[in-house]
Amino acid sequence: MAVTEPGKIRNIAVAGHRGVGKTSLVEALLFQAGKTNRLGTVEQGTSVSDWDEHEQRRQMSLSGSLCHLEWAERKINLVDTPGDTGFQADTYAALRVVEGVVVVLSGVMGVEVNSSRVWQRAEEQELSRVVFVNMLDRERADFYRVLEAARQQLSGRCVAIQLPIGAEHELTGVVDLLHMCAFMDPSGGKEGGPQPIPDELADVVQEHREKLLDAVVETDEELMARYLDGEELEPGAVAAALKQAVTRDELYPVACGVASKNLGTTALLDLLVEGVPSPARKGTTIEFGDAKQAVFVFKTIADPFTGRISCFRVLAGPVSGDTTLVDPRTHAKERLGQVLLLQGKDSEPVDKLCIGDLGAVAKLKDVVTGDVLVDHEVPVEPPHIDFPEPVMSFAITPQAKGDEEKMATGLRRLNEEDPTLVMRRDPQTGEQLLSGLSQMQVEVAVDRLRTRFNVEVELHPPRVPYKETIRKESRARHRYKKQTGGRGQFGDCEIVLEPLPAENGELGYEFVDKIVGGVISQSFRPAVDKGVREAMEHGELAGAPVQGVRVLLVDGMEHSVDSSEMAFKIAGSMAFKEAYQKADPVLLEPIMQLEVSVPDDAVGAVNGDLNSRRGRLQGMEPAGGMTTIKAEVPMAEILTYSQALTSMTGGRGDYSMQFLRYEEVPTHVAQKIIEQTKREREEAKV
Ligand SMILES: Nc1nc2c(ncn2[C@@H]2O[C@H](COP(=O)(O)OP(=O)(O)OP(=O)(O)O)[C@@H](O)[C@H]2O)c(=O)[nH]1
Ligand SMILES: [Mg+2]
Repeated sequence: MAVTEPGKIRNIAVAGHRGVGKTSLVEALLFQAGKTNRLGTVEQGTSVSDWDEHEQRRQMSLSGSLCHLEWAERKINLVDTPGDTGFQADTYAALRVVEGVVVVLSGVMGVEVNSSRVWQRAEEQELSRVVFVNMLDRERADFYRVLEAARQQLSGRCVAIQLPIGAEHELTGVVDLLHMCAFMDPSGGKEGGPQPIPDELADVVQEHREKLLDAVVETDEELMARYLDGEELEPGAVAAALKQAVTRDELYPVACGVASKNLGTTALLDLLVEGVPSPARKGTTIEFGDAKQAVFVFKTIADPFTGRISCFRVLAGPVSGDTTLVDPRTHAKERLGQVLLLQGKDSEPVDKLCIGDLGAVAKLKDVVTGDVLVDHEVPVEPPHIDFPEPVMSFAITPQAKGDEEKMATGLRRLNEEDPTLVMRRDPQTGEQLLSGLSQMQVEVAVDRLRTRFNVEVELHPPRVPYKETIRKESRARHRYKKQTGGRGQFGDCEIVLEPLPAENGELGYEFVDKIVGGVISQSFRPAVDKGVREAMEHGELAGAPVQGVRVLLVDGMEHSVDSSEMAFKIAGSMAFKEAYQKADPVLLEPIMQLEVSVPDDAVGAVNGDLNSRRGRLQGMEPAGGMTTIKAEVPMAEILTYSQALTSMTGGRGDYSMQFLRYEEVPTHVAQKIIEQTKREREEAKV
């Protein structure tokens, strides 16, 4: 459908915790709206939105997928987002281009971590929200329990707009409380038309219909007056007031169904059309100045065959294929080329897209996710998408020598698709590091390097960036002397080491020239400094860089013929090594600030485990069945935390961390690291 008015569009992200049935729901909505001829499934890898081979193999969404359908003369754009914590970049980006979010909850598990997180994001961006309680056919599913959980944990303004008929494997349909009708379980076929509500449900339907009306009229004075007068309110008037309330974030309707059987899709589609605002009503907060045409790129697909595909939202338009826009970030002109509508992996060309619509173009030159393109240079501030910071790193090496460049190119392309997947070189260890939000995200990147970019790589746990420092003052003198034929070498210096206190948490280095009477000429003194610095690059304890040291050059001697810069450098380096051993050197390790979010019943196990990882508990905050634990933990102990947390919490735990400061490694631990280094050095010598 070619839409020409933003009022006829609904942009909706489908979001929520991992595996609650978002992709299945999008599949069912497309099927019910007649966009597909059969209901695909995630298990068989036949869904429209999980089209990538890695998604199909792992049976989970790994990136956002753009789909569209028509319902009641409206175009609904759906963005199916991944629920796994490792793949939240696309989820957060999608939330920047929609007016509404369908937050999907499992009828069994209720409100899970990532659903709360998405809810919070949506709240920050004032997005309208509809809750869909899915999987009501499963054992131990309970709509009313989940409704209550949503009211407790998401918002007290959640109100049921649909009810299930029956429960678990005896679930037979859903009731639409707005239109007062029922839809029966189509068992994977097309959902039939509205049916009368079964008599036996009269009481519970009455109760929840009243709750719904109470909630809606409370937001609309005129309706309230009519309601109090005892007037029967027609669905149209209630729907209009509901939409206003949803638009203003005053109400969150709770729908329900079974995505895998296509139950509940008619009522949900009606609700999305009637209850969720269009771009004309709610609009975007993204800046585009006085541009007549503007688009915001919210997603990039790095396809090795068709090239780069950029998905965008039209901010000002219409926008058609022959348009040339400019990217204020690079000042480069970008010709759009054919404008496309995406349906999962398929695309269809369209003439133009109106304001508020979502589409894509291929082969833009230098555009990255997050850019705004405009018809003339206007100073726009691209919207900041607050992507989560990477929490874990792996050292990554190509299996075949010589594949370094191929690996780097592939990783750069993957980073275009997913900005939370970051490649960098560890300045301390020299290792190439790949960082991300979860181990799975990094593993998927490795799979993609193989299948898309033809390069096999290996992951290794990264080395901990230890440091070394000294605890007390010491002094040493070294004379470097060689006089065997020809020109000799002579350098002699005496230095004093002092601990240098950290400044703003940073350990530094200072070299102080205390030479009096010119016992070493001015020109040789910097060579001593150089020698010391070189020696400090690899401390004697564990080969880690030495920091937090002040070096005073106090005395020395030179030879009128044999002295050279080289000789003083060596003397400085040797003097440092001697003094260092006497200065009570210690090993330092990075301490991380960790935040773990776990179900209440796992708190004991997780705390015990953190304890065994030398963690220090800072605090606990329980909230609605989940507890957030804050702790300081040495990085070395937490390199492979994700597997442990998954097994302790049955996959329901989640964590994030950031660097805090360096601290001395406890003696018994340091001893092991020092011995290990010694062994490695000896092996390297052999
Ligand atoms: N019994 C039952 N199973 C469902 C229902 N909806 C989805 N499933 C199944 O649940 C599993 C996960 O469904 P998905 O649609 O992939 O869930 P998702 O939320 O998209 O998952 P991620 O994208 O990985 O977060 C699949 O095996 C589905 O077939 C439902 O309503 N009832
Ligand atoms: Mg999915």
